[in-house]
Amino acid sequence: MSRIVHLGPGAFFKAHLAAYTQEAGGWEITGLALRSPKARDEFQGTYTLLERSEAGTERREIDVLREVIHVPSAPAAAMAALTDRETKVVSLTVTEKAYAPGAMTHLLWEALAARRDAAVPPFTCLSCDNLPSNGRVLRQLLIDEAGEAGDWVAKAVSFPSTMVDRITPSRTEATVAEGGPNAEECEAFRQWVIEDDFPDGRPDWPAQFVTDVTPYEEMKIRMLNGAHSMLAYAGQVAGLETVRDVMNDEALASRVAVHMGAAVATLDPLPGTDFNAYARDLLARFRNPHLAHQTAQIAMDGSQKMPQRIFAPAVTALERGQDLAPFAYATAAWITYLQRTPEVADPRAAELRPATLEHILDLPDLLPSVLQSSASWRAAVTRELEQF
Ligand code: CS2
Repeated sequence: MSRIVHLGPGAFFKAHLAAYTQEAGGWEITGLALRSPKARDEFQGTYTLLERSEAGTERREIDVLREVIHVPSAPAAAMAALTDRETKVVSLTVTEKAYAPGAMTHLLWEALAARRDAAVPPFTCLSCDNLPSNGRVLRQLLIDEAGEAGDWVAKAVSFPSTMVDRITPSRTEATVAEGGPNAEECEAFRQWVIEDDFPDGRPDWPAQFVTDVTPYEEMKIRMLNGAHSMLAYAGQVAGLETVRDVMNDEALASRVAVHMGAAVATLDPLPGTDFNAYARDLLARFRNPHLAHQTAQIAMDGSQKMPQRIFAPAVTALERGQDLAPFAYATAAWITYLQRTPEVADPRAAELRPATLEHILDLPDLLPSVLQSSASWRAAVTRELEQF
């Protein structure tokens, strides 16, 4: 049977790619856990996905995930799965911070090189993380990792970009009580936009196939994820534990709507997509009373999320002479969160201290230089900090 090997077989993968693959039929998945053995330890063959909407909870039994290998404890088994001829797609949900040279890029390049040497066609690399042009980012990392063989990677391997969407809170006691120890829960809504570039085949996923995913990614990252980060920091500072709690706070809920409007203004039109309707749907999804999506979960790894979610649209707003205040507010909320949170979960946590405005705005590889040198941006963030 044709196989997908998936790096990062956590909750989001179980609610999204695995559910789509289950529906497509005809393919199986091997999960590779790169760091924590948790996904291997809790693997039981099948799991229940609880899809929650206003109308109630739908249960789906998922059995396409056939095995989970913990790479550090079983590197040979991981390599065997990656180099097997039936493995035609290698997909990833490894979070933003893994897109740097390291364990992930070594493993993929080692497997691609072994396949090349054995005359096995390369697998398609499918990034499913919330980064703009995620396929192109991964492609460049693999070209760099391959060194002298970079040209071969560029020519022989395909890296379609994707936009993935499904709100997936971390498992709670309620998830376990209803669905069992390895269940996951998510919203009923889901979306997947994929560049259709799979030379060795792919499942017949019920997704949307396009030639360029960039405008969909920009819409989603700036509108959904940008508003998410803003409300997570503002919510954390206000002592609000979940997204729905924030949405029940009238003042904050209207800030969320304002943020989405500001994000829309930075987007180029996308034929067939009504951004205002998308914003209305997002607000309803955030209000979902049946999901307890923790603001602390979204607040994690801010240094890896703020650039594409908040700073990139702020640059567009600056260039277009639009209002900077919503992006400055989100930045001020982040800075205030950093100042008031004793243990910040972020790979750059140490560097983010002291979380003063000057220190944060001047850190290398965080804010784009146009913002760093913009007096109006600094003034806007300073003004918004007074809100807290
Ligand atoms: C969230 C995302 O945790 C976060 O940073 O913004 O995980 C979000 O829930 C998903 O991208 C929704 O598709």
